[in-house]
Amino acid sequence: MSNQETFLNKPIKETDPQVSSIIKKEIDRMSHGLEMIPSENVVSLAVLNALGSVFTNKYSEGYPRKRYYGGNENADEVEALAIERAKKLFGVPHANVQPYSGSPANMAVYFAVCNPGDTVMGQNLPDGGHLTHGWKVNFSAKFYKSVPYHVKPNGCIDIDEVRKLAHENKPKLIWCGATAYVREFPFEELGKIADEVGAYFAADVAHISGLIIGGAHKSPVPYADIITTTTHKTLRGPRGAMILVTEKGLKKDPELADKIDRAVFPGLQGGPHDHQTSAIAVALGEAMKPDFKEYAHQIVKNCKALAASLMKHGLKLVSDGTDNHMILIDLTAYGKGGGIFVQEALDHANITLNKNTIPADPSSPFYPSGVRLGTPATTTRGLKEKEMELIGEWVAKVVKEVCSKYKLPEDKTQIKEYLAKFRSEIKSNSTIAEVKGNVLELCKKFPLYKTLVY
Ligand code: DSN
Repeated sequence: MSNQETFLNKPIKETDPQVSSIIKKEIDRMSHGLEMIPSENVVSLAVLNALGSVFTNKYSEGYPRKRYYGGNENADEVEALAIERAKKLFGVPHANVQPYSGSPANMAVYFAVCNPGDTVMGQNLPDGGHLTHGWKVNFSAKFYKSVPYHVKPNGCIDIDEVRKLAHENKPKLIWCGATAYVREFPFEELGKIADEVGAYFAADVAHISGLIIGGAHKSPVPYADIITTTTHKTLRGPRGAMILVTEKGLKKDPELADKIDRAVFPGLQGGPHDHQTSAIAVALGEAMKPDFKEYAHQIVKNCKALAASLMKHGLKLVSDGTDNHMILIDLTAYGKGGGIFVQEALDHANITLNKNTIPADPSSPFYPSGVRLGTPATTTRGLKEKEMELIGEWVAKVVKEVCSKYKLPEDKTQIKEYLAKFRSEIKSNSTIAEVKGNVLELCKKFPLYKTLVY
């Protein structure tokens, strides 16, 4: 038998029903639930088409028209297209679309502009910053001297502290960007501080790049030297990342673009993932259409409506609201370490969010006292302010139900047993069941993919 009659041309449901059925279950989970993790989204069928394309077969070490292997004319074309679209969308002179994901992209920035042992500054992780911006267990604090900056009690970056630390420590690189920050980033002020001390200024806009492109958040382009972003959050593309170099960056260091390219390949990576690059090109093409602007603004409108509803129903939010796609609920009114109860209870109600530290969290990153939620995915699905009002009410109901009944034991040795009891009890909790019923009804009105075949 030829390959044509064997595995090569058969659909997954015939060749691997086991994996096919797991994928079907995941489509089902997404379709019947509200995805509210703010770093997630729902990509188009076109993005999935490109991601599942034959480009996954190809090796193309190097850059367009400078490859180490043959047969790269189409890989060149698609990567050049992704680069052109990225440059145009952000208004920058240079883009590298090859980083496998956000952490490798950030690693490439260190590799390009720092030497091991250099001082770097970034937002402290428990204050909402990212692992790769200098958190103690990450390469960024093991290979470099990390000086973290913090947020003020109102949740905003403490610019006075940043300036003081920068002048005292003379960092080589200052990061701006976060995984849990609900206010506009002070790009201009941070850019000035970096200039004052002669540091490179890198803005990691992974969470908000879609908002920036859509005009719903200020752009760092005039102030930053380097910009990194993942492509799968508000940008609504495949998992992946990009590194952009600005005019300001090139003025500061005319070799910066080359340094970045060399850091990605051959410095840190081998062959780029061309299937991912082709899907990034599709997502960037989608982001160039006028309705993406509408989408970006709707994400923020929805998030503000959700925040207002949560507060109306008695919950405390970090910074008392939001400017972007994300909300942090502060659960300390109920004691410390409540995030795990809320995350797991809402999982049972088909609402997915994540436990998260809040600034000055009295508990630990593993059992934090907050939860993080947001609106990129539900906005893609078509939900608007009216639905957000309802979701806020449902989330508040579940928070009150579980946080008033369950408290994380002070004695760590009791946590495992306590959680087992909690997990068994929430399965039959009537409040959670009622909210799940509401969620299922809402999801029916906003269907997801219609034509995925597995
Ligand atoms: N894991 C991402 C997030 O959820 O924000 C950050 O890398």
